[in-house]
Amino acid sequence: MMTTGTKLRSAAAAMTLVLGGAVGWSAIGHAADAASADGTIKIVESWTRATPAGAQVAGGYLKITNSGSQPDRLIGGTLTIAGKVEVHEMSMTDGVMKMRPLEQGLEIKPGETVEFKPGGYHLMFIGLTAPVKTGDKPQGTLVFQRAGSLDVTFDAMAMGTMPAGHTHN
Ligand SMILES: [Cu+2]
Repeated sequence: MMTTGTKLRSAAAAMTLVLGGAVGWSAIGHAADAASADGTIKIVESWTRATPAGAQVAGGYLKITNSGSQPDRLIGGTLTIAGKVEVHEMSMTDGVMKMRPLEQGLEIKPGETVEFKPGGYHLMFIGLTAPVKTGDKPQGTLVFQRAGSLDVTFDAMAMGTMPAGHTHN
C-alpha cells in the first residue's frame, strides 16, 4: 500500500513539474457541500482518487466541521460503488505507516474541523464494484451519531492528487 502511495506521490511531483504549477484539489473544482438537517455538521471538499484497474479499495477525503454545542461522532457511511465504508486513520508504528479502522468511529468536538486527507484520517471504500475514473462523482452517505445521515458526493481526482497546500513542497 505505501509502496503504491510513494509511487503515486512521485508521479504527482513529476506532473507538477511538467505543468509548471501545483496540481491541487481546490484548483480543479469541487462537489456540493453537505450539511445536516440541524445545521450542526457540515462537510466540504469531499473527494476521492482514481484507482488502477482491479483495485479493491479507494480512499475518501473531506473536511468535517461541527458547529454545534455537543460532540458528534462519525460512525460510518455508504458508497454506491463500494461494499462498505470504514473510518480509518494512518499512524507511524515502528517507522512504518500503517492504517487501521477506527472501530468506534471518530469524534468531532464542538467547534472542531477535522480534515480527512492522504496520510491521515480517511474513509476507506472497500470492495469496489467498479474502478474509480477521474471525473467520476461517486455518491454515498456519512452517518453521524447525533446528526444522522448526510448525502455526500465525492469528486474523483486524478491518481496522485494531493489536497491543496500539500503540493508546494
Ligand atoms: Cu484505509
